[in-house]
Amino acid sequence: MKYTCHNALALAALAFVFTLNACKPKNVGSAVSGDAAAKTYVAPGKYDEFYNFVSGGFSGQLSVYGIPSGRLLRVIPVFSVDPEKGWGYSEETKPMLNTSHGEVPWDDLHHVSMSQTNGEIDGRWVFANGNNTPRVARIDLTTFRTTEILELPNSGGNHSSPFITENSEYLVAGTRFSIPPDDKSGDVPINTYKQNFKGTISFISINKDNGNMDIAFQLQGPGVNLDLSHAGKGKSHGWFFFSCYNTEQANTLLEVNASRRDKDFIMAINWKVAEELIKAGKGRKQAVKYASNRFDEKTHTATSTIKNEVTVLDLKDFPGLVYMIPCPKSPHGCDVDPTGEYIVGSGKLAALIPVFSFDKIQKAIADKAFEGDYEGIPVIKYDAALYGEVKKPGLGPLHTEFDDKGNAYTSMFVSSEVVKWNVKDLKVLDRVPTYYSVGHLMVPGGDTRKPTGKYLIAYNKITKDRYLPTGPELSQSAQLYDISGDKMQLILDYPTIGEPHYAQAVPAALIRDKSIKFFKIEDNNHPYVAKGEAAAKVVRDGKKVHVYLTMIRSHLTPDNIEGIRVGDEVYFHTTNLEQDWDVPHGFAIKGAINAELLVMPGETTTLKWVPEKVGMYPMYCTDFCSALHQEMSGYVRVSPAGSNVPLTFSTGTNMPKADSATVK
Ligand code: RUQ
Ligand code: CUA
Repeated sequence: MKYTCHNALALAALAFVFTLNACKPKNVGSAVSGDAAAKTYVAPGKYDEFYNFVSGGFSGQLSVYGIPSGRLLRVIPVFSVDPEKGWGYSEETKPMLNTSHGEVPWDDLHHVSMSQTNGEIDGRWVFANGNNTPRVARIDLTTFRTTEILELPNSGGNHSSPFITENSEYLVAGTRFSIPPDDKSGDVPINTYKQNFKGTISFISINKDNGNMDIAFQLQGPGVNLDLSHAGKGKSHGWFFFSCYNTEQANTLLEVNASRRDKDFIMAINWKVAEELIKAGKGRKQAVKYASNRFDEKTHTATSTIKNEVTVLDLKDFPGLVYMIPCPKSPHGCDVDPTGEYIVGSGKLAALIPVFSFDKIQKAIADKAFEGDYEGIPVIKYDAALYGEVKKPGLGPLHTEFDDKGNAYTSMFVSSEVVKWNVKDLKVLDRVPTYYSVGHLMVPGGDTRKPTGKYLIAYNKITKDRYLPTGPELSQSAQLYDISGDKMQLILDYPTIGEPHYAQAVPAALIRDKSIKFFKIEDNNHPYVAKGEAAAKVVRDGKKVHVYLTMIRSHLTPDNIEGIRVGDEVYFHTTNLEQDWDVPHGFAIKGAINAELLVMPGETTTLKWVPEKVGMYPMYCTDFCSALHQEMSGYVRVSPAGSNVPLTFSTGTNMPKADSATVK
């Protein structure tokens, strides 16, 4: 998210736009106190207390940090290619990035949701959204790899996503940009937004055993921008709450035209009712096209399947399914407290934070305390749903997290601060500056039924003077606060990869011991595996050449290959024969318009190479794996197309010819 200062029109039109431009907080400088270093120090060889999964924004990646040290543990490519890991370059991983538009190697990753059991994070999977070409991904926490990507039809900017229910029944994804549904022509005038554009929310089921995702059904409603969401929990389990802006239904200059109404809405959806309607066959089948991509750990290969249908419920047709709650003004974050009773709407342009009561919402529905309808959806009276307002919290409230003591923490983008307030009496208890322009906040477990109360991290959009200058671009940053006492205390700054939006963290113990250390070679069902050096070979099939290549410290088998011709399609199916932890081998060959491969122990991964010139091509292992790593290499001889150099391959037998010492 970026706010700019130079829209003169907006400035002239709307005085409050001034406030959108972040101001520098007071007390800039070191707000860090003496014992901060001790609080974040994790001695060499010791482990961090939490894993923190941080969205990478427009990097399309997810990064994993240790908390409290702020050490970067891993970068996981999700909606991105990653030459370090060969992700998106190997033949096995390319299908992961397939969509109904073809291969899309990038996306904009904003939010993460970890799988939950009984309202607590269970450490099995992390889900993440792709904003641009609407997709959701699942990352398996035994391998720290993306193992599934599901495209979402009828969606135009998957921002309100992904959000999970408390037993991982559904992962939910709402469209930011409303668009004409995929089975209608999108070739309509843009200014027919009101008539032709729809806002769609996808309910994605998650298989309890293997995590596989499928679109269970979609809800189609009025054209608005769905921004963020959270599932109900505890007493409000069965409900979903979505913040909506642009309820003005503007299709141009939203900065002004989507900021006219005093209140937009939080959309409250009873998904148990939706489930029943679907069961009763009330859904309408709609023809669409979307990709479902899954990675199989047995074959170490992804497949992409194009699917053709979704079941849709039109929100306005089913009384009892959905209600609108007025919420000031252009709400962004929509957060539910650990008890499930309080729903916090953070209006970006509001000078207060409304807190709604689930019980009051239920009563308002029973009493029909409506003030009218919005596109056929009943609108509950503001006061009938409101528990109370947090007064004068700061400027530009965006997101709220909770601790284990009944407190809430709200990020203030404009006034660059975190504000702590009590959920019961709505009194502001403390505020601390952020450097600068904070977006999301994260308390480990802070949006679940069981938050912890030790740390809070602010993910900032602007870094300015916090680090050494690195040219025009500075990295975004995270800031770690100790929230165990009454007052929040800043204890660490560290840069992030890409622009962080939401993040989640869990106690390391939940994940650490489940980590897969290597893949068993006997379980490898890759069609081109070579389970030992004796199985290594090179097979020609017309223009295609399959190299079954094995890698073990410290040689490639085969390491001499001749008889390859210009224009051949060469597939190096590289199997790492190691059966030990932390011994990947890499593979690269000169001139391949591709990346390297990084092959885990017991895994088979394929690099495609089309040699275009006659010559001698060295290949080698890219990962320093042993004292003789530099020796882990070989040669491929490429002859002209049509050459009759026979196809040969070997390791250790193709000895120098006696008369080959031609150096004079
Ligand atoms: S958003 S910085 Cu894309 Cu979650 Cu609020
Ligand atoms: Cu294998 Cu270096």
